Amino acid sequence: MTNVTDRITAALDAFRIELPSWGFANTGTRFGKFLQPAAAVTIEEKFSDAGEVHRLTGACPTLALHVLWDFPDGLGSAAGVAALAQRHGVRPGSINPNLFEEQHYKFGSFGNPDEGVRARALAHVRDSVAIARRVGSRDVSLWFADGSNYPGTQNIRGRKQWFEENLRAAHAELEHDERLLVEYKPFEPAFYHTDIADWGMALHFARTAGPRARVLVDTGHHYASQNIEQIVAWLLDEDMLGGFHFNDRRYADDDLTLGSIDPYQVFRIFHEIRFFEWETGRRADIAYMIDQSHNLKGKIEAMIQTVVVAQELFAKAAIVDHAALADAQRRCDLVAAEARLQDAFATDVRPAIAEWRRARSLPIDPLAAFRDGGYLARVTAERSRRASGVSSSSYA
Ligand code: RM4
Ligand code: MN
Ligand code: MN
Repeated sequence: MTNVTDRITAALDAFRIELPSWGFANTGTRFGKFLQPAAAVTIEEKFSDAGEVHRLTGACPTLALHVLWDFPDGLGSAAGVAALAQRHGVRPGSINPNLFEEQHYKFGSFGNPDEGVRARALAHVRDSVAIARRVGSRDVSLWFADGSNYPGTQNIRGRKQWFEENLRAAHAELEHDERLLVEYKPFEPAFYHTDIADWGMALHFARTAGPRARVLVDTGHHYASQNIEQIVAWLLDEDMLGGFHFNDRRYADDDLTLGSIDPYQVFRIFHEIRFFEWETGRRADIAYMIDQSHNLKGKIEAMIQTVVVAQELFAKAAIVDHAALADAQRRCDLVAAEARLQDAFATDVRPAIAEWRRARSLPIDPLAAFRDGGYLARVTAERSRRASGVSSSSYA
């Protein structure tokens, strides 16, 4: 095994994680929002905040965008967004169509029994592909709120077929290396059935859509105690893992800070990816993204905390001794095999990461640098001055 520090250095050089524009805006729960004076309202402010996180961590060169919230004029907003990206040193990342907020989606989008609504939803996804192309993004990331709340109220098979139809049509819009990512979620907002409820359904739909569609795993979108790293291993083996939405959870889709509840699970996910790469000699083409909303924590510092934790867990996964692990697995030496993971997880990788940051002229402690820098005070003052009642669109 090459030197541990070298492995960490190489792993961090390759590790990029995308920030969500909606993570800088005010969000809340169905019981209310607690507004933060520094929360971003405009797309310019979201790019500015993302630029600050990237400047301090060096790991977040892209910003995921939600079409309805960040491109109010659709394709017409694209040129402005591209210019803002340039100004703040962060590229537009995945483009997320919004197929759940408008009134006509009350009974679904791609799964709506009304042909007109399905056509409208498809047109929005087509526009989103055009937006992605215009701003230079590779991925259009699909999450559907579609489902039903009561038994017998919707034709589950019919909806599946409508999904297949529209996904094929959406995929037909893609060119070159553009991709469609299909996200799944077991429940919420639908509470009886969800049209893409789990990874098997997402895999089926991705395959049906066409060769450039992949599955997106949102870590918060599983039932409690589900083995997410097994899902990851299977999708890798099928060459169908397209990306992640990272967040942590205790109960449902809680969107908590990555690693705040179960860092070992995140480590195990990263380990499956690194093990796959070691065994196959292939680089897994995965878009790592954060999908978190910090309703109570300061938004920018929570995002920095997330990136730092992600880097630490990725670095730990990078120092697993794969040859020793494979050997122990072959011999069915259970304790030795498990210990390879435990040793790596228990290693304090922070000194090596600090060294990596120093060598790349990044602050050694990005969170402390943020707290000592004047960014938060400046934007709090600027943003508090705007007329009260101005709020950006986001969920909850
Ligand atoms: C959903 C899902 C999507 C995200 C929306 C806002 O629960 O995680 O990825 O775009 O929330
Ligand atoms: Mn998500
Ligand atoms: Mn979610």
